Amino acid sequence: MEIMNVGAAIAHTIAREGVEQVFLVPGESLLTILNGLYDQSSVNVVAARHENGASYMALGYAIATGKPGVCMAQRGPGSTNLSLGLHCASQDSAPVVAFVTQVGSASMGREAHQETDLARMLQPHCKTVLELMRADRAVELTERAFQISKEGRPGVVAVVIPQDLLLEDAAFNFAGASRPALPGLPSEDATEVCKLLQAARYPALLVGGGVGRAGAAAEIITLAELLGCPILSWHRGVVPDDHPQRVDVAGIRSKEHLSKVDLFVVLGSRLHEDASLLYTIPPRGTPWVHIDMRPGVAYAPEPPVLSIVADARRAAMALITALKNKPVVKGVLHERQLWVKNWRKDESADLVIPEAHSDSPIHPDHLGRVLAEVFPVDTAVSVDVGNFVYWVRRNWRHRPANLFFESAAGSMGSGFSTAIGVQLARPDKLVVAIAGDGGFMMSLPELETAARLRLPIICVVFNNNAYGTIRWQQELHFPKRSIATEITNPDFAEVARSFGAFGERVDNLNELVPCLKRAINSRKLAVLNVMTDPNELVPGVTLNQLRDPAHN
Ligand SMILES: Cc1ncc(C[n+]2csc(CCOP(=O)(O)OP(=O)(O)O)c2C)c(N)n1
Ligand SMILES: [Mg+2]
Repeated sequence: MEIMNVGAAIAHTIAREGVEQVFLVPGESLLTILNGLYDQSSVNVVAARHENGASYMALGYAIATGKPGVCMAQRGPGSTNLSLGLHCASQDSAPVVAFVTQVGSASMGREAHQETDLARMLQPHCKTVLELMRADRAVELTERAFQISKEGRPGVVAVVIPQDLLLEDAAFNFAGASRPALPGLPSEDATEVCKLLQAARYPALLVGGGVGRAGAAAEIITLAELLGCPILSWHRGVVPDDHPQRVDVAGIRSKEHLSKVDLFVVLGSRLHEDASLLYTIPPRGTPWVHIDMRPGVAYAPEPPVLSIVADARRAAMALITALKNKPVVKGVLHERQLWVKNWRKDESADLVIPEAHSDSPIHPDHLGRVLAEVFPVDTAVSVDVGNFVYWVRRNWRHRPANLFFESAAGSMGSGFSTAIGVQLARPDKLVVAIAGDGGFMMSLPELETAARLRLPIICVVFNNNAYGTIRWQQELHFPKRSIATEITNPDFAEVARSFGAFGERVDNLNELVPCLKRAINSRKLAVLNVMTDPNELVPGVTLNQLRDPAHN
């Protein structure tokens, strides 16, 4: 038993959990935790410039390490700001523990200064919200918060701490970090799945982020090779995109090939709205098996024939063992391989777009291609949200080792701040943040954080002076009635330089490669403000064509 105040006890628990970075904007009510963290030499405290930056950083740290990301905020205003990254972490199944302070118990319920119902406000973003009621239970509660964030499908836990309790002394026992259980596939379940796989003519594996989290790419590939079947994946980099059996989202949209599938084995995916093409996959009438850490949360037109709680890697290993003695007959294997080959061929045919003519403003496809050429393949990439992402996705070489992050919640402003968490967790990696002008502006305050911490993140801004995505949608649904989508920007390069970072504006394609190289060689935080063509909305669609179909 050790006697200390609650703030020190929470700091101690965070250190014992093995968390090396804590992200916050300080507040009066956080003083005892900060004071406790002062003594924890293994924990670095990062002062963010906005709480939503802090919560995105915790998300970045979590996805880069697999450990819980920790963020903190002061009462109502701080917690309200923090909630954005918590929403994103929840949708990304990332383990994040948020410590938020509440007004003292003497004032509670009286609409005191900065008081709001934090539990109700944060609950939708959290697996659970834990509220501290007694000082002597602070460690128990904090350890449970970490445990819940990691177990099963990882997610967010908020710990609400009344300010007066933080000052109280109590005697604490520290149990230390728990390890999350990784359930395997029991052999009777593996046999049952095997039987279904053997009875199917055209089985398909549909894999999601759970496969990436479990580090199961190699096992999934072996399984698919044994079966000769396609690996359908919405997520990029879960398996390498050049693997001959991987079918991308464009392929998943192909009704012709998809309708052939007579058994789906869904691994590590909750079949979210996009991945399931609006909850239409697996289609009605096609049996499917769901193997996931939390299979109950997947929605499809029909329920699965089997629903099994298991870690994707361990499940794939069990299926490989079960299938090894029962190889698929050569003729069937060949037939399936041919099917997958044609599927992939049709998928890449979909992606061809006309060659770009102009060097200034820069065609966004050119920019996407140059980024993929210049940055090494193991670069960690954190992309923001906007139409520019189409050009990045189609050019980038996605590999499991890359760490290609895209917010599942599609939250603008997430890209750069998440990259800060990634870079702090992985100082060895080249980290690149890619954003549109709209999204980058939302994360601008954290330029100071990254500059202060001397993080050599390279930010590439696709600057089309527009909320391009919405501009596109506007033109589709309300032609020639553009409103609230055309914006102006500061020169982001100049802004970066004013923070002491490297910054250059790029107007012409031929300046791009030398400029990227100068940015990499500067080994500093760098911002490249690249002026892209606002006419290019998404691959194959231009503004001019939409406004006047005769235009080309
Ligand atoms: C926080 C947030 N606000 C609003 C939106 C809606 N939204 C999606 S994309 C987009 C425009 C993005 O503009 P920009 O970052 O410049 O990228 P572009 O589409 O121009 O490539 C908006 C407003 C969102 N996804 N997230
Ligand atoms: Mg834009």
